Amino acid sequence: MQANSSTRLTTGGTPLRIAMQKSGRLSEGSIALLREMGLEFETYKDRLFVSARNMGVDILFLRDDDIPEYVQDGVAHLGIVGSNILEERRPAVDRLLNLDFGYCTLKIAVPEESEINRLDDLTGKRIATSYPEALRRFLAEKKIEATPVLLRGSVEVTPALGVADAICDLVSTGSTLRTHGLRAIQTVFESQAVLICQPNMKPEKSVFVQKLLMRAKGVQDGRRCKYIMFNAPRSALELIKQRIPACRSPTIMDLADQKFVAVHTVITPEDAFWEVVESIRDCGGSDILVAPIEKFIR
Ligand code: PRT
Ligand code: ZN
Repeated sequence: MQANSSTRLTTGGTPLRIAMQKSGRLSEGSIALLREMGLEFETYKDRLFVSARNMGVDILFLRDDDIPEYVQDGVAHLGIVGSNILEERRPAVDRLLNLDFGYCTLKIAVPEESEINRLDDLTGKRIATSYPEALRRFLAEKKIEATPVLLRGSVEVTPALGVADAICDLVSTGSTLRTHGLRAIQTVFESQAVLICQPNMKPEKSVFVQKLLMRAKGVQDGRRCKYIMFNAPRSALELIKQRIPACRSPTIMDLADQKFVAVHTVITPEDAFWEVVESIRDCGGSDILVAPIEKFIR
């Protein structure tokens, strides 16, 4: 297929390289984001990289653990990785944007029957984790003397095996904790996928990255915001503008019935969608239509 020249982005030199997880929890969200940013590419089971058809970008498919170093060392210019890995490893990369997917929380958990209930109760205890540095920093900050026990996986079984008194692991639905008879007692940090970039990039690459960043934000704002249209009595317009922040400066259109107007506006996440809808109805608005926004470039 012929690439659309209006979407062609290039540095005029070597391709810009973007690293993402090959196969795992961040893969689907990363591919969806890159495609919505206008990159046209295929994915193949065994390919470690593909070139976008319509712009000067190569996509590298890697294990998530390797992505920060690839970006730090300049092998990739951009990367998509969980902020949990950044918290643990503190690589020399710049964080560009939180991506609103891959949400999870690093939590300390103990067996249901444990006498450990509060942070202080962890003093002198062993905590199994794949995040020893993040845990050490957290314990030092809270002035708790406990011992992290490093494990690469399956930390949830360690209390039952007598290897540790508690665990510190990522939680999303909480079902792994429940299955292993564990209860969370403390959050260490919240994590989500983030877009990172290599610091001190060459200017021509940096310009390209800024353009891609604008696209990523446009996709994200489009997903977060809603386009809303409704009819309202002309006499209620001032009240609507005053009471509904999202309607402070709406587009107003005349209707055939001069007593009514059509109001069009964008609701952002800060506006709390359902509360805005309720307020519109309270002010006399009706026939409320809500439409998704594909991209929203501010
Ligand atoms: O092969 P590769 O090294 O690339 O993949 P991986 O197996 O190391 O990573 P993967 O795909 O499991 O996770 C990739 C990223 O997804 C992580 O670095 C996090 O940023 C994010 N993420 C989001 C999660 C979870 N949710 C998550 N629930 N990573 C891991 N888990 C694990 C957790 O460790 C625990 O074992 O899922 C289990 C708990 O899940 P719940 O739903 O039972 O609470
Ligand atoms: Zn991994």
